[in-house]
Amino acid sequence: MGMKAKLSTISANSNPDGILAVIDRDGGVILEDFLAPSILKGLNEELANFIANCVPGSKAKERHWIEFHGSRTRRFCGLAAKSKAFIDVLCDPRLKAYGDRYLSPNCGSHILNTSQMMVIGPGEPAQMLHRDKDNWPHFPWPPPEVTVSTMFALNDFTEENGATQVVPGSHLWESEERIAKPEEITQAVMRAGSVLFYTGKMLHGAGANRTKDQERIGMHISWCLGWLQPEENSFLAVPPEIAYTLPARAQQVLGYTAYYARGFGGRLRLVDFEDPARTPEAMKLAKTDSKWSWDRVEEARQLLRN
Ligand SMILES: O=C(O)CCC(=O)C(=O)O
Ligand SMILES: [Fe+2]
Repeated sequence: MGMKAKLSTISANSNPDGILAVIDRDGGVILEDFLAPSILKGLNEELANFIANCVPGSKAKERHWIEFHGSRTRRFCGLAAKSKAFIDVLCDPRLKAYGDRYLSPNCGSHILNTSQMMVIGPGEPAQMLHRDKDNWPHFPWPPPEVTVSTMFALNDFTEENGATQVVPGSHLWESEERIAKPEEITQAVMRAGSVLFYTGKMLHGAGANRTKDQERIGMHISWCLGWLQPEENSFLAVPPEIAYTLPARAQQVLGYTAYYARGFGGRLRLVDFEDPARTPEAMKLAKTDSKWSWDRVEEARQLLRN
């Protein structure tokens, strides 16, 4: 009673079953030092220009979304076409294991929901609390797990600069409508390179940035059931000319391979009844014998520009 909410912070090297047990209990967990320093550096370097060129505020017309996005926050998507280091994160087997654990009870394989930079600027108020599963509001509460999320700290997340607000335990609440009491809300304070894992049922939202001059640099990646329509249209964000030069796992989560339900459950995302990755066009782009390299992505981007 009267206890301040608390989110666990554990080492990214903790026993995987232990990590999952904490998420089951609280709805989320902070994994410290998840990103190798070289990857963190790569993300920050490769995304810096995109951040600088992104105008803060919403591109939406609807009041709800303008408010949700905030007026001092820079947001953009499609990170797989923008950063080589991001591809390493996208293909990280630890993230696959996380998605598998929560989503495979209800699908043959999961898929990328969206990848987003969320760079909160000074003076931005806290975002409304919400659940990421609300993209698909059609299941009665409690819904099955349809999506799992991550928020990577690309710089230090502090109470002052807008560390994500979370409500531990809210994934198990009896009522979806219940409003979080102030003492039930805490923040995902973590140092750069750490990550917050949280399932689609956990209440959360961006924290307020009360600093005068510090941006909070967050990178969100989420996955959803492989048969569900993702939030982001990866086919437009990452065109085939780029996608088919990427590693197999990246192609799969971006939706560039067929979805196989288990057993005789059928297949989705086909081209002429077949796996799109097996079409002559895709095979030509993939040049499957050569190893993946970012140079080929740059080459593909060049071709698309011309
Ligand atoms: O920026 C954050 O910390 C969280 C933002 C968020 O949850 C969202 O935009 O869906
Ligand atoms: Fe969210």
